[in-house]
Amino acid sequence: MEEVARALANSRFAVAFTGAGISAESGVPTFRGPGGLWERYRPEDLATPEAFWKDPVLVWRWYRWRQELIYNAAPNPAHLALAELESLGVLKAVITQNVDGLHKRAGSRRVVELHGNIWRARCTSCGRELPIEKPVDEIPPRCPHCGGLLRPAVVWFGEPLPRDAWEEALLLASSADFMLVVGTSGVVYPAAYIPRIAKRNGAVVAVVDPGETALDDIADFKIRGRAAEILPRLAA
Ligand code: BJW
Ligand code: ZN
Repeated sequence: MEEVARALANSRFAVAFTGAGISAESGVPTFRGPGGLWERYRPEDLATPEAFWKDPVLVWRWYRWRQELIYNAAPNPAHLALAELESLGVLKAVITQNVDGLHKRAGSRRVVELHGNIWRARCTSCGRELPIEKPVDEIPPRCPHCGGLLRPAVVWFGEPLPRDAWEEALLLASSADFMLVVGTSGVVYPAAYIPRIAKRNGAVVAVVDPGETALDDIADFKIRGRAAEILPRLAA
């Protein structure tokens, strides 16, 4: 732990790569592992365009459930520690797979959202994107411009990542000399290439997660523990 804190403090361009585990202690469930299920559905069966077109109401009910959890959740000490590290000039950016917006609510300024944001929707007819202020009340929600079916502006399986976010993440990964990987199983691609690219470009990689992850093979340091407990100690 002390060694990681020192390596981080001495880095010139540190970047964080986060997943659902960083929001777990805010009460937002992870996708995989215990507590990761909604009713009897697996995320792999809901986060797809096929699931949406088969049953938009079911998929929107899942998103509304998550919007409600997130709406009532607050950033936890792990999100706050990353914002603090950025304001100290140590951390340059957060690349996140999360759609909950909690990094920005915690005060992080440079946040790259690889999988979109649950507080935006996109019209499946006219393509317009619009913000959602609070959990949707009408299901499925309709486009105020054309009446078309709205979908969450998030990235589902089989869909490409937003080009701008992906390119910024690639740039950050190749600039980083330290990458702090927090709370991700590391199984979803292309997102999981980001820490691998950083490693290949010479970054020191530290993984913070209570469990085993598919990125442990590139970890120079592995801290087994909960993000809200470990990250404030790295920022101290
Ligand atoms: C804690 C903690 C605490 C718990 N503190 N930690 C074979 C090889 C490579 C790729 C593929 C393949 N077969 C299929 C693919 C492609 C597919 C993929 O990767 N599949 C794999 C699962 C096999 N990828 C895609 O389809 C992607 N698109 C694509 O490839 O497009 C190709 C294309 C190109 C050009 C044109 C067209 C197409 C898109 C992937 C989209 C993923 N979307 C989701 C949903 C987003 C919207 C939403 O939120 O609803 O993204 S799925 C879900 O997984 C979500 C997450 O961002 C993502 C990653 O999950 P994450 O964050 O790692 O969470 P968990 O739950 O897995 O892990 C939590 C971790 O936290 C655990 O390690 C815990 O231990 C830990 N933890 N408590 C710290 N307190
Ligand atoms: Zn429309």
